[in-house]
Amino acid sequence: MKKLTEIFKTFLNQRIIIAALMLIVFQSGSAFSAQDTIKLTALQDNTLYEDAAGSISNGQGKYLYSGKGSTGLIRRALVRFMLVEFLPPCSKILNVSLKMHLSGGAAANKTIELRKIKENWAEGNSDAPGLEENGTASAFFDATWKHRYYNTDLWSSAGGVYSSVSSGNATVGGPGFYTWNSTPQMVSDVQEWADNQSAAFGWLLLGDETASSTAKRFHSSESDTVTFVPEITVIYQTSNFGIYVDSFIEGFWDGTNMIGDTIKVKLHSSVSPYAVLDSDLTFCETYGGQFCFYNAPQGNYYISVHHRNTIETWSKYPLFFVLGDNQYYTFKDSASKAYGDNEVLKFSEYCFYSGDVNQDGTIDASDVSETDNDAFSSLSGYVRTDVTGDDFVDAADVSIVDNNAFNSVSVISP
Ligand SMILES: [Ca+2]
Ligand SMILES: [Ca+2]
Ligand SMILES: [Ca+2]
Repeated sequence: MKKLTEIFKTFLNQRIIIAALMLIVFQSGSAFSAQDTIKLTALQDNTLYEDAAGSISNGQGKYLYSGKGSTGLIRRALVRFMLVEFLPPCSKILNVSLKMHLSGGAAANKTIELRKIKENWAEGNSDAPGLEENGTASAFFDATWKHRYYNTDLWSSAGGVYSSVSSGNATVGGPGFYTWNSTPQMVSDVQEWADNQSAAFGWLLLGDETASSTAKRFHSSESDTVTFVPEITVIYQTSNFGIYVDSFIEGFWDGTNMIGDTIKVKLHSSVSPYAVLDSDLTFCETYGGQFCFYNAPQGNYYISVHHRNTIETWSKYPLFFVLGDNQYYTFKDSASKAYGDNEVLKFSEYCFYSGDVNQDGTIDASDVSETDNDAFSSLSGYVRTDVTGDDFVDAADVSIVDNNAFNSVSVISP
């Protein structure tokens, strides 16, 4: 699998260079907290040709098919885009449209739906002859009806794994350009891909699969005509500034990994009463997480970090945020990174104290009591008394809360 990953990275890198060359960026307004528009051509595309053995594909073909061919077999087009390389961190997606060029196929109007693909896939070196309606022999790494990567990795179910929800649709008739106009689901899909390229599997184009000879033939990213390749136009808002916060939650940190959970960071005025001027929440794991601010102006701010059952922890000093900047702050390397040195050393790393399960700013008998009760009833799931993050409440959770209650741990803030 590692080998495949490396190969895939090489594929991606080659395509990134091509995509970068074809990239057109329109700048509008100032560079920060402004709307920008970017156009990106497809990183990869392929067609799933219905075939139980997965022996057919068309990774390098000039065309993509959606619908049913004249043989009565289904074709599904796959198309994916690279977002992270081209969008700044903290981009908020506002509007997305997809443009494709129809080469031919059945002429009658058909609705072609976009469905978010839920598993990874690729294109290999297969390249079908002629109009490519029936594909050609699958090559190494190709997506097929059966495979995500021919011939080692399978889809969880044949025919590709994709959302049951339509992200958007377009009515497609005869040859020419077609646009899938922005929908909230398309915006949500692209935001997810921008935030996490490892989940950016793209869209499947679902055509009319009820009757033969309904298939539409679109141009692929391998089209000889550059303007015919699949292209998305993304309008996005950039943040004023951001911060990458690296921190550990005592109970969630096992010395090797930290169980992931949602963390909120608030920006506070640097002067009393330290009003909150902005906030953001992000899913953080072992290596921290990115927080983005769209509202607060450039300035000096304390940051406070919040999690469902840890003690709210503040930065030692106010941090200076410059427009357009994305800074880094770690709480891990020294207790002094936290206001009042309010951190605990665990497995050689400084961590936020766990155990404020009722989030009242103090770890005390009320937290112990609540955790003890939940441990007694063996409560499970995403509950606030689970201070170890294993979705279960037991003696291990009680022990941490009890220990920090004994030491009267509470919030220390300016
Ligand atoms: Ca392709
Ligand atoms: Ca408490
Ligand atoms: Ca637990």
